[in-house]
Amino acid sequence: MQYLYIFAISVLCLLSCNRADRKEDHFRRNDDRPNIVFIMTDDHGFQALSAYDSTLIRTPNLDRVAREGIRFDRAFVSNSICAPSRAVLLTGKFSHLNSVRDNVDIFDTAQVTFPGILHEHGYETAIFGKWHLKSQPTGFDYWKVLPDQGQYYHPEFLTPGGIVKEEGYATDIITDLAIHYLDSLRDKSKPFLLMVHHKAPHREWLPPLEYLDAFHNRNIPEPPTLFDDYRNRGTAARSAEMRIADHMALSSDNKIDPENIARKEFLDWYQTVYYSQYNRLSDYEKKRWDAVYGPVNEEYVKMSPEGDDLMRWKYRRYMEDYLGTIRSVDDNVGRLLAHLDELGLAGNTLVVYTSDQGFYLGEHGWFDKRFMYEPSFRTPLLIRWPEKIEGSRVSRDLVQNIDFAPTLLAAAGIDAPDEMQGKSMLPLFEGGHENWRDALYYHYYEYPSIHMVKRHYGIRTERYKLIHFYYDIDEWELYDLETDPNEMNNGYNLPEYADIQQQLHFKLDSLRKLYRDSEELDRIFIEKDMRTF
Ligand code: SGN
Ligand code: CA
Repeated sequence: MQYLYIFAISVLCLLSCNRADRKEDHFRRNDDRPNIVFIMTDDHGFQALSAYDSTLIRTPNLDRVAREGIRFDRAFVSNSICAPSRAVLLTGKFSHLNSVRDNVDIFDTAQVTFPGILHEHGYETAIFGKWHLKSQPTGFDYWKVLPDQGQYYHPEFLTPGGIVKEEGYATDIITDLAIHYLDSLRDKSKPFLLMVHHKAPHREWLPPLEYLDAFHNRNIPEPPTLFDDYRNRGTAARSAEMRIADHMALSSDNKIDPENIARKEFLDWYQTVYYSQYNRLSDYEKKRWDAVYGPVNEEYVKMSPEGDDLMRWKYRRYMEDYLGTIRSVDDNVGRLLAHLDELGLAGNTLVVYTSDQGFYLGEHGWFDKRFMYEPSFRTPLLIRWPEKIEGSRVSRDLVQNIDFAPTLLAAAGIDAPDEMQGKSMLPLFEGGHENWRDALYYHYYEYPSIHMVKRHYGIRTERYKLIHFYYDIDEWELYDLETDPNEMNNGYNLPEYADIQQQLHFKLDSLRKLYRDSEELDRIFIEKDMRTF
């Protein structure tokens, strides 16, 4: 009996060892699963990406991804703020189920993530750049991430071995780390997932020194809603604190030396930030900064703009810096694509370019994000996979960041676990639309907090949007995106939308149920947040 037992164990062991060997061989010899390069920026509005809109800037390298792949014109996030978007990306689950509803929450690493699953299935996994989830990255063979928001100039990085400071500009360095991974760290017998997460173009919009003045003296068109007065909207739009004229800091945001600001700024904090940014530069770099921003300061002092002039002046300053950071993103994406070409990897590498959410570039007079209105709800999404996707495709399907995890797993031939709430976009790559969705769900929570955007949830169909603002108000908004693409007129309770309103309510209730969100959860989270804030 004992011998039989030992014999059975040996056979089992042999079989499983054989399986492991075969798996290894399979990787070495002939693994046709794609590599994945996932590039994500922080706050890149589609308005500043010329594959979508060339009014503000030309981005030839990002456009290349679109030209050689597919451009999603209706890509959205599910909670338009940084850490929550990253948690959605990793888990494929909405914020109410993935432990991160706002930038305060800590990511629960016990959850199933798509990098973790890819890793279990023989992928090598690496992430470089912004992380923002507070707990340490798990499921990665290599990681080197910015602490919290990170710095643009000479940034520090968290690594498994502690904090390391790098010389240079964040977007260049993060790309260098990705290229170094491809050249020297990678196990060439395995397919890889390489996540390249830039800090740019996040506030305070610090361009690399060579592009500090790249957008100065250019005609920068103003959006038609720059001077929005929030008429025909609800309380939430009026009470948000993200107006360029009133809430953008002259010092850290617009680069006016605090010495030149006559009226004390609303928060001295921003002046401290201004000095801490400037003081990261070497003496040589400070000379370049002074040469560019010196004349800007002189102009400001001479003009002393007020009212509408101040709004116009600050908007232009904002765009000059924001676009400078985007130009560097575009260069660096070009550098990474060229490297994939050189290594002969381009054909079977799925490249994603996206942002953690959109951003207001002056629409409604705003900067920042958070609202379910189009400029911050939408996000750029370009995907290239030459062996599987024909070039120059455009999709108008409603896709959302909950779909990333299931899509990338599907590309690797892996079924997403049931708990993931998104859908694989793979069929859309080939133009299939069957059984796709007709509405998207959204829920934002970080209130009261910086920018004071009230809590809200809602749905968007192809044509309409229904939003409920709650917590310290109880207001509904309804927009007809066909007749009112800039969302300037709340149609809620207008007789002409009565039927649509009813249908949208019905749809919202069914999506809340489907995704397991509820009023009860809203109440639990409010109580929890009141203890934390
Ligand atoms: C910082 C910014 C805010 C921004 C949040 C969240 N202020 O607090 O304007 O909304 O980050 O951004 S700053 O003066 O410190 O830059 S997020 O992308 O991380 O969600
Ligand atoms: Ca962001």
